[in-house]
Amino acid sequence: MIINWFPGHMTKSLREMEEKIKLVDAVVYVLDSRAPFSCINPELNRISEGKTIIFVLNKSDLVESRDLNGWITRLEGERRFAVRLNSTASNASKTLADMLRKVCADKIEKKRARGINAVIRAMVVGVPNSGKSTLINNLCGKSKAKTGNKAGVTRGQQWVRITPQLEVLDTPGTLYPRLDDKTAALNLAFIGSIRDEVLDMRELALELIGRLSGSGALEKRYGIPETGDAAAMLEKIAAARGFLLKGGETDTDRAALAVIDDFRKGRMGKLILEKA
Ligand SMILES: Nc1nc2c(ncn2[C@@H]2O[C@H](COP(=O)(O)OP(=O)(O)OP(=O)(O)O)[C@@H](O)[C@H]2O)c(=O)[nH]1
Ligand SMILES: [Mg+2]
Repeated sequence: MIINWFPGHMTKSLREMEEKIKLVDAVVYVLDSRAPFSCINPELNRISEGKTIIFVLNKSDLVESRDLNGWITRLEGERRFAVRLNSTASNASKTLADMLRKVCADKIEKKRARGINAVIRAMVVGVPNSGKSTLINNLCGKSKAKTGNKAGVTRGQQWVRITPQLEVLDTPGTLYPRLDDKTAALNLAFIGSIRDEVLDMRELALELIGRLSGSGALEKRYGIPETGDAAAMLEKIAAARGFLLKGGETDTDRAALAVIDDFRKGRMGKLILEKA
């Protein structure tokens, strides 16, 4: 499957982020826990250079917690911190707010010595659909940023005041203009970071079935044996779910959409695509 995944407007988003980076004290880099490596965007790395970065392994509720331990170790380093989060759980991001204050303690202290209350500013970045806006809403306890279950919901940058001492910048999800890494492209498509409109959902479902075959996830969800090729399994899934066309044939297109949706919503159990 050929994925043309870099829409032109992302160049503009990246440029706007480059302009704002000077204003922020830290970067909150949101990764999808199911495919952390594929969410690492060389363009974002370049923009964040020299800044303190807090990696958020978001959607941690969709994977086994133990599978993230290795990622935390791998991501952490000098001025690099990592935290796991479920941004849909109320108050979950308190640890992140505390971490932001901690990594900016120097600035806070310097300002305090001059009798000023420092305002910490952070830029929230990441691939589309990784949960940046949801995380920001979690931080402020209100729905200030628009969120949605698809790629490309946030269209422009938006400053959101969390407290008088903490402001975060929501940014549109950005991908990278690199088409050669097929595994990363597929992972990003599986997790919903590439707009479905540019994807062949049937082919994508076949790829996903191929990846999950042998894991037990398909058998558990649909009660089908994980044997044979992906197309045969898709047929069986359609039959098992009772997805039939008028003539009684199985509706494999509908089954394909169901497979992708089930994976994205975690209905197949806790599945990580990339281990550290
Ligand atoms: N299960 C789970 N779902 C989450 C989590 N965080 C966000 N989501 C869901 O992921 C989807 C995308 O969330 P958004 O906050 O709109 O993602 P975004 O990164 O701002 O997306 P763009 O603006 O398109 O770049 C929504 O359906 C959220 O409810 C999480 O920690 N766990
Ligand atoms: Mg958003």
